[in-house]
Amino acid sequence: KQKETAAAAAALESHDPLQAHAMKEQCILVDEQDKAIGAASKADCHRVDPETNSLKLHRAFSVFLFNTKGEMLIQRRSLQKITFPDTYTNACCSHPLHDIEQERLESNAQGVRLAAQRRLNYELGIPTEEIQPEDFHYLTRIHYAHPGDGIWGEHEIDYILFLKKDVTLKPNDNEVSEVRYLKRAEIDDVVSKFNAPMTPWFELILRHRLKQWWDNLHKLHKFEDLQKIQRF
Ligand code: DMA
Ligand code: MN
Repeated sequence: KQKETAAAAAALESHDPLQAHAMKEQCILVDEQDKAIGAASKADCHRVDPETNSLKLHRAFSVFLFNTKGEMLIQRRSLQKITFPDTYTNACCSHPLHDIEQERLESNAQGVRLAAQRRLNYELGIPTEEIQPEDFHYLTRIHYAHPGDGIWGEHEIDYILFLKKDVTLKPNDNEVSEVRYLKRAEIDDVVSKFNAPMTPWFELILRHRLKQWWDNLHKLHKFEDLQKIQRF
């Protein structure tokens, strides 16, 4: 136990200062019904407990971004990321923060929408005025856990947000090492040729839902499920 806890502490110290600093952000703790029950630091939410091998459940979001040609943006996470470095994933993922009062708003997923706007700007450099909170199509929530590298992992209720818009990109290289748009027809081929792993949540969503949603970008409302939390 001591060994793993020490490993997590050492990992933080040896990490990129910006990424280590971000571990102080306060995430929103939730129960399995997504009821907010408190706050904990990003470090405390993502550190695998060596005794139980589990992680604290918290609220998150995943943005899937499509241009008006129907191509989907993917990113490669930077080497500096503490959780899941150097992996391919959807356009943007992060957490609504407990210390930003508006990001705790739950009606119509308002807090999550604001957090997504903030992170699309920070990670991908999309100007804030290009995306309004109401532009996101909120589809459903997914509960999943993954132990990551055994030291840092994930355990989230993940709000799935689709965004269809042509945007200006200026990726932040502390967050993202590569971005590209994929065509629907080439997804399987491209994924099979990735020279880095995919994040577990992207892999899960790709396997269970993404293609169906992607094939129905013009009638996403038919696929909305805002009541039930999906558990794969
Ligand atoms: C966390 O994403 C959220 C999900 C859905 C995995 P992240 O690790 O990219 O968060 P951040 O960008 O805030 O480090
Ligand atoms: Mn998380």
